[in-house]
Amino acid sequence: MYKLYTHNDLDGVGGGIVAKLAFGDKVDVRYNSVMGLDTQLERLFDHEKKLDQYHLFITDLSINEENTKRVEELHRSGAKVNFIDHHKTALHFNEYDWGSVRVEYEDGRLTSATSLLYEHLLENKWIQKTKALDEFVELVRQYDTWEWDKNDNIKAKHLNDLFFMFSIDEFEEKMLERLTTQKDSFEFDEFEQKLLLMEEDKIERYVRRKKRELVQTFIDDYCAGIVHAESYHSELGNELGKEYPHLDYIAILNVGGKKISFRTIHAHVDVSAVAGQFGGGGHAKASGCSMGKDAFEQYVIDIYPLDPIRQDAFKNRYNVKESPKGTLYENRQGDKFFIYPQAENKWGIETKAKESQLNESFADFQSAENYLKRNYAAALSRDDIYVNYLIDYYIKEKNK
Ligand SMILES: [Mn+2]
Repeated sequence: MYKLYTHNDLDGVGGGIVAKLAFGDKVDVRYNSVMGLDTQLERLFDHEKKLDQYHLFITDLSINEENTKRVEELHRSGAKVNFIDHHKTALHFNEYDWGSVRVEYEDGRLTSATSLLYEHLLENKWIQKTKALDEFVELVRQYDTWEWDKNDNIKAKHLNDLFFMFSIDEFEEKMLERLTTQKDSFEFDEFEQKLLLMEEDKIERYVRRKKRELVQTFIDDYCAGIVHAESYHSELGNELGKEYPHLDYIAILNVGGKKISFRTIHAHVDVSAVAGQFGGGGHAKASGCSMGKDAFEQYVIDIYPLDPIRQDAFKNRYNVKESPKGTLYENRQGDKFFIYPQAENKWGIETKAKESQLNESFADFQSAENYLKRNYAAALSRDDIYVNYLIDYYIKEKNK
């Protein structure tokens, strides 16, 4: 008999699915939250008298010191135990005979709990390799490691979308059925494809609405975009980050759940450090923390009076970015800013807001725009305002 304790996200459940394909009814799988696993394991150690007759697997989550001791004891008593994980923070479990933690494959691809467990099952010849199963495991791995984003592998994202549309039991049942009957490739059925299309529409509308609620402010040295949202944090972080590249990171607040998610698309920002200030953590590009009093003050109270970011005019034909004639921006105070090329690889900003030129010049247009948006919250003006601005400018030139 086997027992598997794992995470309740796609990577954890992917592990449960391969374990059930391998062991069928002989495996008891328990899905846990990050915070819940230790309690569940304590309960198991307290109540399961014949634990040494089981082969115990723990994957995708770390365990506390107390449980580490009990697992070690269990192992010494001769029971079979495997701790299989891919998180950097769990590497110290490699000191134990039963620990095997690996973050990367030799070719540089990141590992996931599902892929490591699948390979372990293959090595022991407990599971039958099929093309469909290989593909399923790879989709889970790419989603969990965010390689799907880099590889534009939308199928991996869709698998996770589906995972959230069904209960864990339903998802597991569907996948098990599919992976035992279809061996050549892993595909979504017609119903799922329809659901995914509807979901995509829904996410698009949600993100569009949230774009209009985003505020920006400087917190420490970073220019942060802040938005309240209960769902679709990954999509929001990604879309808002790309839409507003002048923001260092996006903070997504869930006041009801007392949580903040941080996302960045920039290499120069490590949001795990931002979350770390509030006792949270995660990865450089995606992290989170609970919202305590300090975080609530900084991210909710202090910014409450702010207006949302002004959006760029989007139907322009003349006032467009990187125009050789110059591009006009304005902010809520009515200040106007004109970005124009001064020389090759040299962009300047003219403004009356400071009664003079801004002294700085920029190596590319984007840097000039970032500067304006970060410091003056300016957005692209509409064409009619641009045309009037240019007319005024030429009249003044003529009268000089
Ligand atoms: Mn994982």
